[in-house]
Amino acid sequence: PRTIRLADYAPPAWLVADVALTFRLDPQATRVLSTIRFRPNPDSTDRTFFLHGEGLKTISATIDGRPATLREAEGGITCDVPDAPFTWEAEVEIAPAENTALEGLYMSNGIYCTQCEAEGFRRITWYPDRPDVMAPFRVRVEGDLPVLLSNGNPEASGPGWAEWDDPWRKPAYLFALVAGDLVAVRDRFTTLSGREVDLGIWVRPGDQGRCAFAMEALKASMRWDEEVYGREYDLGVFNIVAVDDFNAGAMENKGLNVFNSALVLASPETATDGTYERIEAVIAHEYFHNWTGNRITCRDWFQLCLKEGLTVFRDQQFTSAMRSEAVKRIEDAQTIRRHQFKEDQGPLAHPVRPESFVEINNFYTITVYEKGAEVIGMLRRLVGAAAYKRALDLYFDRHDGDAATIEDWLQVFEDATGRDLSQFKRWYSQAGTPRLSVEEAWEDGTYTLIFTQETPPTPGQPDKAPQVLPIAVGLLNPNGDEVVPTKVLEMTEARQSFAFEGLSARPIPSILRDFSAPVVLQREVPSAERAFLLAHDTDPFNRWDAAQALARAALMDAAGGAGDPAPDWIEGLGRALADTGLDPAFRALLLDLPGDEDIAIALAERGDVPDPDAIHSGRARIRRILAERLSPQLEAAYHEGATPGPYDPSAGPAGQRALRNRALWILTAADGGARARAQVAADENMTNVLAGLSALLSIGAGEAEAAAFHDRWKDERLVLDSWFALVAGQAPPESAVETARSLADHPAFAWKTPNRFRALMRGLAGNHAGFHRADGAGYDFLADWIVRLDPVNPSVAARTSTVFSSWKRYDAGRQERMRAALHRMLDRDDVSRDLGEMAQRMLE
Ligand code: B3K
Ligand code: ZN
Repeated sequence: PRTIRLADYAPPAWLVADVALTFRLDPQATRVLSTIRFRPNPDSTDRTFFLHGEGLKTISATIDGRPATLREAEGGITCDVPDAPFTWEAEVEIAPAENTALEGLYMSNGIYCTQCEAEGFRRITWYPDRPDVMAPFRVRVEGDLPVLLSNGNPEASGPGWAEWDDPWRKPAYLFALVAGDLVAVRDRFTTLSGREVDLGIWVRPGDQGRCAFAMEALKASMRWDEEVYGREYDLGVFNIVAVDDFNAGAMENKGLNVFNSALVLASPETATDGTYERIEAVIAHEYFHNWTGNRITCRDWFQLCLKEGLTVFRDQQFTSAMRSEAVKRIEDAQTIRRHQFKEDQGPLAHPVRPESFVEINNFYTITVYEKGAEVIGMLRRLVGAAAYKRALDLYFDRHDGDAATIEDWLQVFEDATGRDLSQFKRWYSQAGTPRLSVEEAWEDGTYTLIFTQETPPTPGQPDKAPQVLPIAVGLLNPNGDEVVPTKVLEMTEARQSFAFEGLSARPIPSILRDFSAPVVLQREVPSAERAFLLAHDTDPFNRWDAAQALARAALMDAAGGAGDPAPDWIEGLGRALADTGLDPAFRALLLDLPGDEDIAIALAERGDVPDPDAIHSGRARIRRILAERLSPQLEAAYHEGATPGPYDPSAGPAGQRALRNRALWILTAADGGARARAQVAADENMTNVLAGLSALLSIGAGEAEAAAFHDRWKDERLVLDSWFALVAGQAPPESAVETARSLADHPAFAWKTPNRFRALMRGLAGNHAGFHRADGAGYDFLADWIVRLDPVNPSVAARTSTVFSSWKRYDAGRQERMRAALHRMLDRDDVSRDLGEMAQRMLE
């Protein structure tokens, strides 16, 4: 397979003036008729005519009405064309019912739907399937089905047909079509300038009762984008469709977002607080793409972070506004540190803007998305909120209708602020997590922080240059008062010092407040100082981080066999827990202990070889110690977190439940499961039931409860996914693989459905000691299933394979077994481009 490089970008030879498509739907033989008006690109000297296409059966093709002679070319066709504008007309046949890859036009439970990003449109018809070719689309859908949807505004319809018109120029990856037996939940939204928009959420009959929350989230997103970014919606309709078979979470197709049903449907009985929060965020994310992604799109797929980083940043701002800013920031920092740092540490590390790829689907990563958002957060911190707003206004003004680049993006910031961002740009090109170490000096009332930054090598990038780091710092007095409020230090050198003068006592520093840069802060801090920050820091992130660092140290020690955690931690935690002036959601986060894999990473970072079983049993011991020593505070938190009355998914009550359930999880280590069992039996809402069940399973109990849960929910697909994930994820490590095997034999294990496949595979892989069983049975289980899925759905197979990216972290025996598993995935004649690229990179 060919490697595509950013450096080889060339503008398209031909542009598209407009597109008209007709679909005659049939599961086995859908006909797609296209009329495309091409014109030469004045910005290109190349006149080669090339159209992408994959698995298309061509019925006819003409140019200006005359039959065209098509020649096969890599990934598509070419043919001779006039040296002037012309009209291409083609008819092709495709088989949506046979499409298991779920890219292009496919079927899910009898519903026709599409997924075209990144390169799925070429499975629908011949087309220049690249994001810098934008055109207005008119679509006619024919089929004997009650609902026929496409992008844009509805034009006309009759029995068995409907016509749609999308006036906004768009790349093919934003094309969508949905048809089938669907019902709509409807609402309306009036935009800032008074435009009436019909909103529809389309679901399978029977699911209408679970759309209200998503609809509210949509309206709140539309309002927020007007108020905060000045962005108004631009069509008369906005439709969302929920489908059960979907490779990703959701897709921002113009005017017709398609969602994984897991991210739309919610009711108190079936969805947890976490699901509600995710639905709110993803609805917002896809809606926000209308401006950051659709109106302004990406020139090429290397620029993916242009739309994804920015849209994640925007959805994070939205969630902060809807919920708690401090809690959201901690959650996002936690995601980056848990998952993005992990990606950076291994063979899959890549820059926020990668420079080459084989299969672009492999680069929809946490680095592109979440680190891409962090980079924007840093930019905003550096230039300030007002300048950020000016830059964004300029971006929308200057690039509306464009397929833009990271250079364009940075240019608007340079123009709006007069800053030189050439060094800052390294955040887009250098992979890896900078390590920031700190020395301190104290003399004559002057306190000096001396920082050193260094980024370890990553694949293809042995040497790194210093990056611009916004380091937010505050200083506390020994009595706990803040003497220097938060100040953002701008570090640009490899080593640089910053002095604070006129202090009466040596201060205690609070460094990297609000997680102001995605770096690893390397600083030896005595546990007493961490406990001090846990008690006094005014910055919620650092306050939480102090508790995390103490917890991490305790868990690392415990994995090494040490007996007792630092009393500072337990006491500090106890005091914070009992402080009812603190947001319950924040206190819940204080109780969120690092997971087994976090500890494995931390040990590896220190140069130790992690032992999954020792980590697991160390964690169980720490959990018991906490349960015993903090039992009064945990009990109190458990009761404080009760939320009687009707279920309310909003941040307040959800935070209370989070506190209750974190406390429950710890208490369960010492009470034999009594509280958890009672909570499952009380059956108040899915959040509390699943938390109870999970606590029970984690102590090796709860088999009967899990079975009853299964029987009750076996017909609810989304709840059954949670059951698969929970049972595999919480199984005792020694029997986790056997549990996973029997789950794979379960009649409901519909492995071709991505949600079900992921539930089981991610469940087992998240069971750290279970997956990393020394005899390699966990590796074999995953590898077997990935190999089986690969020919069916390469994209999901490749994504799942990333659980092997950590292989170098472990002992020789495990390394050997993981490597063998990777080879088994790779060394096959029919390995997909997707999985092939991933396995190859992991083995390099
Ligand atoms: N843009 C889509 C992701 C498409 C995934 C393609 N493999 C969803 C999102 O980020 O909003
Ligand atoms: Zn997105």
